[in-house]
Amino acid sequence: MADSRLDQSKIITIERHILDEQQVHPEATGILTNILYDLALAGKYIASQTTRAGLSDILGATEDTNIQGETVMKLDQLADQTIFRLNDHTGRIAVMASEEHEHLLHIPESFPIGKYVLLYDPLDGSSNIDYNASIGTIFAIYKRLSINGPGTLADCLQPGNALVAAGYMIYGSSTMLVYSSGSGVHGFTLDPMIGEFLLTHPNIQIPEKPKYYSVNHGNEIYWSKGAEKFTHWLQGIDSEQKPLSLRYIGSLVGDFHRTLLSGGVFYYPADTRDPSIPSGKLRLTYEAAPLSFIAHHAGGYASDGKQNILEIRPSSLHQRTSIFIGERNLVKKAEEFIAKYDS
Ligand code: FDP
Repeated sequence: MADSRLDQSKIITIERHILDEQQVHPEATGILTNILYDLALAGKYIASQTTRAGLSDILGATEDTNIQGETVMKLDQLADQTIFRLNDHTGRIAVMASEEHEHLLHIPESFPIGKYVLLYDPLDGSSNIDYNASIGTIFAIYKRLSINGPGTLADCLQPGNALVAAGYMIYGSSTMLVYSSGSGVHGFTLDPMIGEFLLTHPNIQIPEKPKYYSVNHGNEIYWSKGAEKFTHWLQGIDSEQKPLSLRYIGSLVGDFHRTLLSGGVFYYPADTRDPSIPSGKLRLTYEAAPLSFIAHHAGGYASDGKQNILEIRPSSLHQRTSIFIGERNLVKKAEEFIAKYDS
C-alpha cells in the first residue's frame, strides 16, 4: 500500500524531470527526451532481470566470447538486446554501437532513421554478476554528423565534448539512473513498489573533500612510475597528504558512482601487462567518455593522465584508454605525477 505520509509535492518522477529540463531548451523537439525515457525503461527491465539472476537459468556464462575476448554472460546479451530493441524502431536513432559487438548496429531497413547516435555498454562489470556485486549500464548520446541515410562510423567516433547526454544505470542495493544532458547531474532511484524512477539526488556535485581512492592494486607491478608515485602520494607516503582509504569493487559503474557521491578518485592506469594495448583497459567510447561527461558536469574532471578525456577523438569503436576520474584537484595531481615521472 502506498505510504500516505509521502509528500506528493516533493515527488519528481524521471518523466517530469526530463520534461522540465526540455522546457529550458525552447529549440528542443522532445526526441532526446524520448530517448532518455526509452533508456530508463530499458534500465527497469534489465534491473528486473538482474535481481532474478541468482534464481533463473539466465545466470552463467555462454560459450561465446565478445570482441574483447571476454566470456559473454547471458545477462550481457539480454541487456544488449533490450537496449537495441527498445531503440531500433523509434525513428530517433541513426545508428548504435554496443561494447558487445565488433561493428556498428544499424537500424533495420523497415524502420525510420533518426538524428541521434547511441553508444552503450549494456552490462558493465559483468565479471561481478556471480558474486552479487553492483553492475551497471552506461550510455552515450551524440547528434549524428552525417546528413542522411544510415548513421556512419564517423557519427560514432566523436569526442566526449560533443556528447548531448550521457549517464548510467546502477543495479545495486537499489537501482539508480544518473544522467546529465549538460545542465547538472541528476540521480533517480527506482521505487520498485511503483516501478518508477524518482528524483533522489538532484544536482550532484563531487565533494571537494576526498574520501576514497579506487584502483586495482593487484596491477601495481605493471604500472608506470607516475601511477605508482601518485598512489604513494594518496597513501600519505612521502607526502603531507592525509592517507585516503581504499575502495575497489572492480565494477566501473559501482566504483564511479561511489566516487561521484563520496569524492576522491578512481583510476585504471595504463600498464605493461599486454604490450598490444599499452593504453589502459577501459573503453573510451562506451565507458570513459560518458562517465567523464558526468564527472565534468558534477564539477569533477577526467584525464587519461596527460589530457582531458573529453577532448580525445576516438579512432576506433573499441579503443581503450587509461583513466583518472573524480575530484578535480586529485586528477590534476595525477597528471602532475605522470608528467614528472613518465615523460
Ligand atoms: P568487467 O571486466 O567485469 O566487465 O571494463 C570492464 C570492467 O569490468 C570494469 O567494469 C571494471 O572497472 C574493470 O573492468 C575491472 O577490471 P579489473 O578486474 O582488471 O580490475
